[in-house]
Amino acid sequence: MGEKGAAPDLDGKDLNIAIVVARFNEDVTKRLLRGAQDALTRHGVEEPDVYWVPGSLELPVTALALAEKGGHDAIVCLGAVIRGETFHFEVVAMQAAMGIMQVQLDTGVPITFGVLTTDDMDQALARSGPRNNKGAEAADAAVEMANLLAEIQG
Ligand code: INI
Repeated sequence: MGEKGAAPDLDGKDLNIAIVVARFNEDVTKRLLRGAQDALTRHGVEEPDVYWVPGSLELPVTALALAEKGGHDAIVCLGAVIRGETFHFEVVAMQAAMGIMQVQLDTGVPITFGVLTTDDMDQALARSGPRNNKGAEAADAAVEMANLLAEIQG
């Protein structure tokens, strides 16, 4: 049987990846998108499809539509929920996370969570920069999981 996944397989040259990105807090999510696109390019993924949605609460249903349609090996969801700027931080952050988890378990398509949840804008900017970028991390995880699931499913 052997050991799988100890070193992540980040070869994306045969993968089709979609990115769904929320427009809410666009100054931050554009940076997450850039991070994700750069990471996917590094892994050899060609031209990921990008879908913009109004906010993080619209990420799950969009990921569901894409997963049900087929054609993508993994989906990256990007958003930014900033506590200082909303009274329903917990609701948006929790429902986005739960919705995305539900879609990946219902469909079996890996959907990675690149939604920042921070106390303030400074933290959000710090986690969406060129070196530390949650979008890039979510893109890495999408490639790794697409390869791992393909390996398991044969
Ligand atoms: N959407 C976000 O992505 N981040 C937020 O911080 C946020 N706040 O603060 O409310 C947010 N709200 C919008 C929400 O995701 C939906 O787009 C909206 O409720 C319409 O369904």
